[in-house]
Amino acid sequence: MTTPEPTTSIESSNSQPVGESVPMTDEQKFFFDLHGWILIPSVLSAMETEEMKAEVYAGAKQSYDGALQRLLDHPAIVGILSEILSEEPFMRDDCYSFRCEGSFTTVRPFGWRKSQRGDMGMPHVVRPPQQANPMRYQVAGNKIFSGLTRVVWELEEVKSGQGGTTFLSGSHKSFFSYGGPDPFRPNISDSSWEDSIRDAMSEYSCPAGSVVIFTESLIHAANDWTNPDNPRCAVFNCYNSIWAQWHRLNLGHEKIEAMPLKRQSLFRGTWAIGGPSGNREYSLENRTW
Ligand SMILES: O=C(O)CCC(=O)C(=O)O
Ligand SMILES: [Fe+2]
Repeated sequence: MTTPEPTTSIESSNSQPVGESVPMTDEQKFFFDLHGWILIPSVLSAMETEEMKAEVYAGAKQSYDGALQRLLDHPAIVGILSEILSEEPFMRDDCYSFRCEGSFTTVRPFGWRKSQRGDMGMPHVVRPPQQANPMRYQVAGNKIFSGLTRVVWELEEVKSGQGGTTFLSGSHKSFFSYGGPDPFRPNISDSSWEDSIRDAMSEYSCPAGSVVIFTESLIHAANDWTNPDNPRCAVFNCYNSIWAQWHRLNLGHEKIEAMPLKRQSLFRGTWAIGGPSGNREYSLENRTW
């Protein structure tokens, strides 16, 4: 077992301390490894949730501004991301041991259809996990490496079967193809057992202010929002190892340089020579492209 990220008090963008980072528990590790995803209910207080939700409803497209910025390195996820995306020698006080790849928000009113998405709600992954690639989920030496990893903040209640993200639990460790014609295709389209795969997908219910963490090597899908009581209002943040990059970063230098120093390190360049004391600080010359 590795040592979690040292507990530190993190200053928020508006200088309010946001608290101590929480280590990943053995139970969370067990279920994250077994299923490929975990849900942590009621992480945000009602006041925080209201504040952040108001920003999303007011048009925030990403979590880089305002109160939403605090989600990027919220103490409830820092310990977990350190555990599943890095190694103990890289866990330091002065920088994060993982990178942020991007952020987007979504508001889905009652009646929102998955056909409004480019992928039409097709169950998909970053790369098919039965192939070797730098984004894939691995476990070696009693250590999880989750590859490209998504953190979803649900700012409204989600009811099972009414439109939350769904997961084919365990598929991040599948060694066989999804039944489609192309083993490199990162989704299950044209699989003759598409219906059985969809039927086997897991759902979750959670109160507003909960967080879901999943490896993008897990088959997952967007779904029609059929909950008449509230829209889906969620923030999707993406993370990776400090050594690997999937997305181009769509975030200007001026926004990053206004962040607290440790938070800035989430956006430093993707290179590793020099080991744990090498690449630690974000700058205009050392940023993710
Ligand atoms: O919109 C959704 O529920 C799924 C989002 C998704 O595919 C992802 O976060 O990678
Ligand atoms: Fe996805």
